[in-house]
Amino acid sequence: MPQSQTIEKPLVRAESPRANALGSGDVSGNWTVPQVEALFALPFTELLYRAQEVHRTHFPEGDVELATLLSIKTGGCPEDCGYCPQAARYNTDVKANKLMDLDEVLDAAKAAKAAGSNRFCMGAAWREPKDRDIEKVAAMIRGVKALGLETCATLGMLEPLQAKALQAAGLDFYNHNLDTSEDFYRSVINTRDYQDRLDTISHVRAAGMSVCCGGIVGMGESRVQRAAFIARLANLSPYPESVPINHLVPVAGTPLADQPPMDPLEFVRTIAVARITMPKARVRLSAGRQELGRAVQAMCFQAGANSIFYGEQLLTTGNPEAEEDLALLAELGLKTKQSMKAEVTV
Ligand code: SAM
Ligand code: DTB
Ligand code: SF4
Repeated sequence: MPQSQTIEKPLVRAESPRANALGSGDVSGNWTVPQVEALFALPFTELLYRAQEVHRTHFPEGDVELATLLSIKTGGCPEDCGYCPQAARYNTDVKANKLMDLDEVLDAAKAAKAAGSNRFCMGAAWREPKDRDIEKVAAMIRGVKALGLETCATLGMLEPLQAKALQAAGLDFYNHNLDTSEDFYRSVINTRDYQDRLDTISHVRAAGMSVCCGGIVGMGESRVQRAAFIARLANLSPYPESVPINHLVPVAGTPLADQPPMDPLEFVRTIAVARITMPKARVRLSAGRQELGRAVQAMCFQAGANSIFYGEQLLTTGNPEAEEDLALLAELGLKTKQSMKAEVTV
């Protein structure tokens, strides 16, 4: 391993005529895999220092966004994603349920708001929604939006008109992940192409919504494949506004159940590299925080993470208790986006 690396790309890159939706001064589309690998290979403290510099430049207020997840339609999914407890073909403890009723969803959104959440993300275990599903989810979006929360949904692949209908209902963000690098993808998923994912993301953009797109690390990919995955996200034009980085939660019954855990410092490096390559994105610590523990999460915030999934349940797996998260943020002296908003209003 080299002692030091020369990164030819400047950290704060030159202003480009191709200003993106995130504002001018950041360009998408120029990261090569070797450049991203060179970031990964920096001495650890140097990488964190650079990530923190980028973070402070673009998020001087340093707040942390809280996003709450709700599984509005659980299990029974026809896809074969090797990490997923909701795929019908794997023998997991997840029971398939039908789409939740509007009232139940709104009750959950009210509770999320009362607990201090900024964003409410509705997830459905579908390959793609049917048009009649879109109508039902649109009613949920309208209701959640009326509560004053940011709205997000993750419902699988979308056609352009479906994306437009969700946008018209008030959907702010659509989550659809690339999940990993293109060359590792087939080791994990075979029922959907990488290009299908890119197409859905472009339909979401064309409909005028913000993109939430990230993936999972710790599935057995190599560092170069992780670098290729981050480069792919950063080279989306524009890059996503939200970047969820999930740490694989190995679930019994799935093909990845016995995957050995990834080195936690490599996870921190991944967060830092995402921060440097996507300077204005909200980089979200997503699945796997229970396994990471407090010290590693603290390093992730130092590396530029500024969003978490908040609430004791992700979709089907556990997440830290809300009180535990608020205590950790308080101990680290990190304000939540919501508390900063409240200070301004007072
Ligand atoms: N069915 C939709 C889809 O696949 O787009 C939406 C829900 S899906 C569960 C959303 C994301 O959750 C996946 O793309 C994956 O990144 C993440 N995920 C699912 N199971 C996971 C696990 N066991 N560990 C970490 N992340 C996971
Ligand atoms: C994302 O990237 N992570 C969230 C959200 N988008 C929908 C989902 C994590 C799911 C973890 C496994 C589960 O709880 O079923
Ligand atoms: Fe289905 Fe989404 Fe799970 Fe894949 S990740 S099996 S598409 S619910």
